[in-house]
Amino acid sequence: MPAILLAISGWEPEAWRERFVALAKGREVRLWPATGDAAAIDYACVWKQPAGLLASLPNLKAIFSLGAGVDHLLSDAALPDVPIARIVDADLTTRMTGYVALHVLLHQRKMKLYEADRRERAWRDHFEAPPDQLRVGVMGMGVLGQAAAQALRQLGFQVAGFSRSPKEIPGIETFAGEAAMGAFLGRSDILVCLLPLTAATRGILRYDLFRSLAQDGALGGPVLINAGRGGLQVEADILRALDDGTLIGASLDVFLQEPLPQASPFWDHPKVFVTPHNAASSDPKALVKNVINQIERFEQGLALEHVVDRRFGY
Ligand code: NDP
Ligand code: OXD
Repeated sequence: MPAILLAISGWEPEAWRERFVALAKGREVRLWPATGDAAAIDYACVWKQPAGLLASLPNLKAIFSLGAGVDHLLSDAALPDVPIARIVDADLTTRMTGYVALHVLLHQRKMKLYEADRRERAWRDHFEAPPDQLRVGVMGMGVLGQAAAQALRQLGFQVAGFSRSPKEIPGIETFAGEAAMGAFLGRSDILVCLLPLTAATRGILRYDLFRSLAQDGALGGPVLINAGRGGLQVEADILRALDDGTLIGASLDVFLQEPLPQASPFWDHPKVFVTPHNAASSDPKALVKNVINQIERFEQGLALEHVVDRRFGY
């Protein structure tokens, strides 16, 4: 019987196993480390699998990332030469759109100030700039970035997007490639980062980038929102920029070290919203069906969807 191997670390694997068993009719579902006979495994569905595991499966036909990002998977130096597909699903996209809209609004509506006032029982109106006076820049205009950009546009913000390759999106100003980055940053009051972590993007959120953001915006200074990956950001530079006013606020969902260490200054930084890498959590109830559909397509001889291009690392 063709078997599916689930190799999951950092998330609770049992709910995934149960959902796969319920939906993967006619297939055996194995949960790493109980790999069993490696030769019987056709498909591997992974989140932060141990390095070398996939290379030890001689008849593997395809690999599925259980999240949208694949940096956790591609960091394995010994990957077999089979297609790797990632998750693109309305459930994940809706979650991320909600996170981005929420955090853009938290900064626009000055919620840090109202929380501080609440602690003092102070009834004060800080009168915020309306969305149409604020320029949001979405860095990474893929599946998640484009959905978030459209939602922000619906909320009335001036929205621009930055990507590797050029795009035309009605109502959204677009910038592509390194040469256009300065112009994109210079018109952004709120920077939303939804880039993948690749060799080209690692450490991109650093002090000189923050200095390039718009300094004349209606918020009084630029804001960073990062829900891409912790490896995109230089954390000492974010702290420096917050402390010297280069940034006036930040929302960070992802960190270089996760869980965020107890000693991290981000936990109680007055200008920072911290969330535990759950901007768009992968929900097995919604996503296992997506992977099973992909396997069925593949077995019918159809091409897999959302296949990773290893040249670019996403
Ligand atoms: P996509 O692959 O659909 O989009 C990636 C976007 O980034 C594309 O627009 C791509 O450009 C752009 N990009 C890649 N490299 C560069 C570069 N060097 N310079 C400029 N632009 C670049 O990914 P998704 O939208 O599905 O997901 C994005 C990321 O979000 C994931 O990789 C993951 O890290 C993160 N994520 C975080 C979650 C969380 O809970 N915090 C949940 C889910 C995902 P182009 O369009 O030209 O290819
Ligand atoms: C993802 C994530 O990449 O949850 O899907 O970070």
